[in-house]
Amino acid sequence: MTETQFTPRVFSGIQPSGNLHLGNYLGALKRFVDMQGPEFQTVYCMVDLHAITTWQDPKDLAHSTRELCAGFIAAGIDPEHSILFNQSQVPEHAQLAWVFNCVARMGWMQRMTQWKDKAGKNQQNASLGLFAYPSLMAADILIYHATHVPVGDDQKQHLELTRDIAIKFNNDFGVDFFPITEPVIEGTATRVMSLRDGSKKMSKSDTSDMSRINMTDDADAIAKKIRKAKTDPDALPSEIDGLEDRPEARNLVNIYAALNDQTAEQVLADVGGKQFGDFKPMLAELAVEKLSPISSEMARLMGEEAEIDQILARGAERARTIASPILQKTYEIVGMVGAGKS
Ligand code: AQP
Repeated sequence: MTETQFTPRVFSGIQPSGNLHLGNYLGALKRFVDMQGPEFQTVYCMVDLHAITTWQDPKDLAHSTRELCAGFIAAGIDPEHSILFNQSQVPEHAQLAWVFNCVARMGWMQRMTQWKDKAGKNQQNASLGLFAYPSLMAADILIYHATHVPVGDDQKQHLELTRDIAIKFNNDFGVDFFPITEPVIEGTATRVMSLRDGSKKMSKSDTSDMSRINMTDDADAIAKKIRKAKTDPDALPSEIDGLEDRPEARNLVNIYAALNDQTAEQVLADVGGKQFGDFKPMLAELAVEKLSPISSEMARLMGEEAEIDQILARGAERARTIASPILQKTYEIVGMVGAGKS
């Protein structure tokens, strides 16, 4: 079986581990929306099993999962068209992950940058789940035989590992069962950086709320965070080369470009020569214009908790119709007695 024989299918997910932020939106969610259409079947997931690889208060986890679902829908994911659900309602993810835990090698996991960054110097105290995270991520993707995975730049290494797991499984068992998935890391905002430090990515877990724009921030908060964003004293250049060694300036230009569906070159052609005192209000105005409708729709949907739960349950049912036969076939390939009978 070759790659082209698989149904064109997109899978991606976001962790409900805190506030959905502008990096998640521009690097992932906005791309998910762009990929909805006749070309692909689209499967999108709130990866709650990933979230608990670091401590989550149970009440916060449930709230964040629903809020994330509201964020997906408010940003333009249509739950009638796309399959939208939370990971724990589809047990096949965790079941396939166990098989992959037995395919992946310790050395592969130890090389993962996210593991090194998140466990830091305290590896002995980190959860086993955090270490095995990439194996669960490979299962998330391959349980749907997904051919395309839109993600931000930070997930590139995990997608390479997903390909390695698929290749090793296929080789070990002499099959062409799992597709070799294509990462889709495109656009001007594949790595949105912290507003306080242009060398760090914008992240849910940054202790400073001023480092990120949350999708639930109101217009005043967005404007304040952009006004206070770290910059340098120089005017903006007219050419992209002029952003070299200016990480904070580059970040704000890229954010503007991504929000306005432009390239960074097009933005600089318009704003080159401007001081940040002039550019920041333009960026704040654009960010409020683009993000406010999403945050107000999120707030409205959060008032409809039962509806959100229903959407997630229905999405999980649809997801299982794809995942279950793929798990059963995997078990059969591996040699599990009883596989394929349920
Ligand atoms: N700063 C970013 N720029 C572009 N894309 C980003 N993504 C995350 N941060 C940025 C993309 O968002 C998707 C979902 O990410 P996730 O929540 O599953 O995990 P993460 O990458 O670990 O996100 P955070 O916010 O950085 O969480 P913490 O603080 O817990 O580590 C992915 O496609 C990711 O690339």
